[in-house]
Amino acid sequence: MAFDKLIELVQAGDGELVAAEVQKQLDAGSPAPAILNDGLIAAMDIVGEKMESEEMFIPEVLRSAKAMERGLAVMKDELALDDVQASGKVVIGTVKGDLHDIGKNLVSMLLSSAGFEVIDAGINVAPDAFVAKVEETGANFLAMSALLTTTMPMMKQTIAELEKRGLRDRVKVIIGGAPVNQGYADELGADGYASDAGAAIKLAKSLRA
Ligand code: B1M
Repeated sequence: MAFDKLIELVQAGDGELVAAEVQKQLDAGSPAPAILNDGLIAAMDIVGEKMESEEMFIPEVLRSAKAMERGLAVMKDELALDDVQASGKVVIGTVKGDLHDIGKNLVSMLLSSAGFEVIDAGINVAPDAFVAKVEETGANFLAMSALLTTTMPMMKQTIAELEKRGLRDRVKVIIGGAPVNQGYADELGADGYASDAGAAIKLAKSLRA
């Protein structure tokens, strides 16, 4: 497989070699989305399995995560979707109790490159902190990421907080993250769900139109 070496290097957590291998793949003509999905994300899926079976532990998983981010940084321009003008302001963050940020950072990067103004609220963002950011910035989108089944309910609490502060009508709420799905978005009354970063950009554009 074309990305076997890249997958090995991400697992080994060597950021410098990951960045070099991504560059090598780009130079050889591999498309950036394939490098992302079949290389970097495929590697993190294996890391996740090894984490679950206790073949890898948190410090090693973190090294892999950092190595993946080095690889992503090399492809930033190639992953840019188009050059539309900014016409949406998005507050994005990972929900309270959740420290996973690679997917959120990827969505954030692609939203920026698609012309959205992005305000990154970071990780472990409490419902009132999300809402304060929306209020303070006048954002018209709120994008939430959750990677843990235990933190998904924070999305519901954040929407409730938006309602309480009278802001729900002027903000489109979009959600994503591995354990989340369309059914959950419907249950929460979110405006949309996206399974990956590319879908998140399409969704935001369709809601903005
Ligand atoms: Co964590 N972790 N982790 N972890 N970790 C998972 C999520 C897990 C599935 C691993 C496993 O057991 N197989 C599991 C969750 C099980 C569950 O709840 N169902 C898990 C666990 C259990 C934990 C801890 C509890 C482990 C422990 O301490 N015992 C702990 C919790 C810490 C906390 O958050 N409170 C923990 C810690 C960590 C690290 C800190 C070590 C590290 C995070 C580092 C970081 O993010 N800076 C980490 C990692 C790296 C993972 C895995 C291996 C990889 C996640 C990742 O970055 N994937 C993960 C296993 C896996 O996902 N295969 C796992 C790549 C990334 C690009 O994909 O984030 O899914 P993803 O984003 C996608 C889509 O989901 C979507 O777009 C992206 C792709 O295009 N998307 C959105 C994401 N957010 C979106 C928002 C949107 C739209 C789309 O808005 C509109």
